[in-house]
Amino acid sequence: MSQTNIESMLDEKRVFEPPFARRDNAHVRSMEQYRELCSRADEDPEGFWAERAVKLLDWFRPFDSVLDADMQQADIRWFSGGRLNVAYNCIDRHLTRGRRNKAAIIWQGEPEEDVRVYTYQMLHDEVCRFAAVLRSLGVKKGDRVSLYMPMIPELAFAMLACTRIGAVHSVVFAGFSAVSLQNRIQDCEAKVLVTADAVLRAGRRIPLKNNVDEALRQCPSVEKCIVVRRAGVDIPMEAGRDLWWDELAADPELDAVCPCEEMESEDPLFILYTSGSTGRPKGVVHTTGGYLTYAAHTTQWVFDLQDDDVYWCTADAGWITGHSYIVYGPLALGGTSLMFEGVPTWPSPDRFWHIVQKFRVNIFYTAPTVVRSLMREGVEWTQKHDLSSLRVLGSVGEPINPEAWMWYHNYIGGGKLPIVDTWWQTETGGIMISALPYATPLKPGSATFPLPGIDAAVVDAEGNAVEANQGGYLVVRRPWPGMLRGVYGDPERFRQTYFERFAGMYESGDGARVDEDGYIWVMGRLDDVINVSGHRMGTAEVESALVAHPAVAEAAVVGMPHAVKGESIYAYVTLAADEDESEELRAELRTWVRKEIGPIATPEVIQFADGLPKTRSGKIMRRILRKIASGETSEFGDTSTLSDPGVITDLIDGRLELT
Ligand code: 6R9
Repeated sequence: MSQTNIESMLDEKRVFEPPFARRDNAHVRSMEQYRELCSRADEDPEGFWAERAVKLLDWFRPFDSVLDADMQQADIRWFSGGRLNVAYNCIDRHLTRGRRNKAAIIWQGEPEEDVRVYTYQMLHDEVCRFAAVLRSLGVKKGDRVSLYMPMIPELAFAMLACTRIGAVHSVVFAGFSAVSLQNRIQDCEAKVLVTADAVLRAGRRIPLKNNVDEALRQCPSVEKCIVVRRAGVDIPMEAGRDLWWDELAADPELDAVCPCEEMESEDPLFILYTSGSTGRPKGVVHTTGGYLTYAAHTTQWVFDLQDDDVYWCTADAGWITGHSYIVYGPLALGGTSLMFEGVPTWPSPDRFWHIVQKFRVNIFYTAPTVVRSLMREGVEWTQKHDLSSLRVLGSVGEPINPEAWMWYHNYIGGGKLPIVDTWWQTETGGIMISALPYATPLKPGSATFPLPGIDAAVVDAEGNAVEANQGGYLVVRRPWPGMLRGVYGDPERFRQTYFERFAGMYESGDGARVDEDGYIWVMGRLDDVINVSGHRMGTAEVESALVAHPAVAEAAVVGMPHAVKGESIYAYVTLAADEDESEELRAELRTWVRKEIGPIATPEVIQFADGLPKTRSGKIMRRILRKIASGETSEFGDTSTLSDPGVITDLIDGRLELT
């Protein structure tokens, strides 16, 4: 095997210059312009954000002040006194500005022939109708509506309909279990739940409504449940509670003229649940004016979205990425957003590339886990399609290891396209650290620099900025419009989780380092950092080294208690399709990592595993891997978010075989 393509994050020194073609039309055209924008935002943050808010959005009433914030008290308000409506900004205003007949949403269903295109006019009519339905069921401003739906256009309609009447939506990813759904509905006391009969996935019909029936047994707040007919399966409908979407929307009595509610800038827009390191999921609250400003702003600059682009974010709308970068950001800008119902590998591993060619996608935004899984299928699938329409590639969700970066760049980007590796969180509302495609020289594996106006820094335990290449806590020292405004129903948890450790700063919970050129390298959650004999080791770095080995398809690394070293490294490794497990290979991988990073990173244990425990959004649940590594065989806590709970038993069996 070749030793020349060893790629890990620590010795990654390559730099890729941004493309020159099209640069003159880009929103941000050069590093020089980026620096100017940063200086402007640093000198006068309020002026900078006020200008963006006014330029990007239409306000019914102008705001009186830009920012009132006390981070220490966890009290943050943007654009106070301003009034606006999100649906108005994402739909209505485009109707009179030459975009009435432009495609707002192109929807590709899982079956190839299921395509629907909604112009802004059509989107307007659908959203007004459903907003009127909600209103007729008694939903008012401030009421919560839970959405538990597949990736169908009705999900976007329902989100926008809520914003139109000032209701607060809480999308629950359709892959979650009945129990998770129940917890989330109970926490926010939703009045209405919107769902579908079933989900189409990899050629199968996966029932959804029966999870709803189970969840609703103990959700007294829910008065009505609206069901979309998606898969055409027979489901029980509870009289008085369950209603069909199509029947409600077709009701001739329905008054479908539905004016937009004038919302205060700080009125809640949505709640989205996300897991912390401990305890129950947190209901992250985003509000109206700041969130929408930030979603639109980042979509415009980071993806360089232009009016004639077809833009595709492959996330599920059940995650923050789908909220900000399928629905709100692109539509606020009057863009064309592609929404896909299916999975990357069905009916074959070229489904994504087929769709890119079919709709001539220009901007493509996906996750490293997707890139790695498609990489594993072989490059020939990418070569069957014309990908020349693409001009910007994006990555989100976890650090992208340089191997996957290079594959993405070379085979999807034709060796030319910029990759924007975007660091952000549910809590940040939008992208915080990222390259700008026509400005930033790229280093594979680094999210590069904070966006203008974002004061991200890496600090030590006292909150002081660390020196180059020293690891530390990734924090944000100044408020930004997209930041979360609360944890639903729990102000104390909000303050403690994000603002307590470092006075006046937002704590992200991630670890990072800044290199000698100022590039930020996110190492992963701090609870994922392993301390081996007093040396900090980012799991991402060890994983990146392992994945760089040609025999390895995927790797997850956790700390395991060790009598002498404190912690040692335990690695779970999934091999490439044609590789066989052997003691030789195990030894070779150890040597490999030692060579890549240093003896300190040598895995104590390497367990070969056919699969890793992942959430449905593709994040590896290291909490479970840590328990298995430390010899536990039960008490795995909440595993309801796992996409395949069966992997746990396989991993335990694998460990028993090892020892
Ligand atoms: C948008 C989203 C947030 C956590 C975050 C970090 C990890 C996301 C990343 C990244 C390295 C990137 N993360 N993007 N790490 N590089 N480009 O994923 O939100 O689901 O809340 O996850 O994901 O650890 O703290 P969310």
